[in-house]
Amino acid sequence: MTTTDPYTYWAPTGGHPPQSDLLTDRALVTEAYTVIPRGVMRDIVTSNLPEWTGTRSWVLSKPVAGGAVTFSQTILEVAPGGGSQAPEPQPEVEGFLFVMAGTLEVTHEGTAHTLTPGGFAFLPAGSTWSATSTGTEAARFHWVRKRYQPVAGLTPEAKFGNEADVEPSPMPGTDGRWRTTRPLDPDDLAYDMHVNIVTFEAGAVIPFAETHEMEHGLYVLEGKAVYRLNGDWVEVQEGDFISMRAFCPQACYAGGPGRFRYLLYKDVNRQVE
Ligand code: UGY
Ligand code: MN
Repeated sequence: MTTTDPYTYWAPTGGHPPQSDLLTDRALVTEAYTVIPRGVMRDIVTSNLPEWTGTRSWVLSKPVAGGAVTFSQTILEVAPGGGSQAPEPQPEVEGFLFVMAGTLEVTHEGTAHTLTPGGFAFLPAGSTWSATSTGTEAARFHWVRKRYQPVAGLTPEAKFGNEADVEPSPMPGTDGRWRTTRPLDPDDLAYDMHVNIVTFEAGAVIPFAETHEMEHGLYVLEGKAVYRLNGDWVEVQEGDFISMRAFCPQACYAGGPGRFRYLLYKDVNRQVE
C-alpha cells in the first residue's frame, strides 16, 4: 500500500547553529562512509563558486587524496536572478541537477527548461549549458558531478523532467512499499551514472546488507530511518547526507511515521578506468 501525499523536499537554509544544537553533533567520517547531518549545512561551512553569481554552496562529497569516493555532490543556493553562464569548468565532467526548492531555468544547447521541486537535468560532459534562479525564493538544488567514462559508439543524451512524471519501479515482493524512480534509462549503457529517487513506506526495509561495487551519494529528502553502514546502525533524517565508498555494506529500515525518501547517486556500467 502506498500513500498519495505530495512529496516534500527538505533543503538546508543555512543560518548560524544555536550553541545547543545537537543536530550538528552527528557527523561521522569513516573509511567506508561519511555522514554529514543537515545541522552542518550552516553559514560557517559554505563555499563560493567562481563560476556562479548570487550563490553559495555546501560541498557534501568530493574526491580527496586517499579518499573513499570519486564523485562530487554539492547543494547550491542561488538567489533570485543569480546563476551561471558557464557552470561547468571541466569539459570531461558530466552533471545531474535535482531541485528541492525555488525555480531554476536551465538552458542547454539553446533550449530552456524550467525546473521546480522534483525537477532534474542530466547534462552530458562537454555540453553547453547555463542556469538562472528565476523564482521569488532562492533555488536550492543538488549538483552531482562525475568524470565521464566514454565508450566508443555510445553517447549519453541530455535529459530533463520531474520525478512526478516518471513511473517508479516497485521492488518485487514489497507491494510497492519500496520503489525506485529512475530519471535515466537503466538499460542505456551510454550512461555511466544514475541518480534515482528511492522511496520507502513507513516500516519498509532493505532486508539484507547490499554490498556492491558502486559508490553512493545519498541525500534524505523526506522522513526518518535507521541506516546500516558497514558495521554500524546510524539514525538519519531529512536533510542528512551519506556518502558510501564502493563495497560499503548498506541496508535500512524506515522509521515512520511518514515515508522515507532519498536521492541516490551511483556509478554504473563501467569497468575500472
Ligand atoms: O540501487 C542501489 O544500490 C540501492 N538499492 N541502494 C541503496 O538504496 N542503498
Ligand atoms: Mn546500494
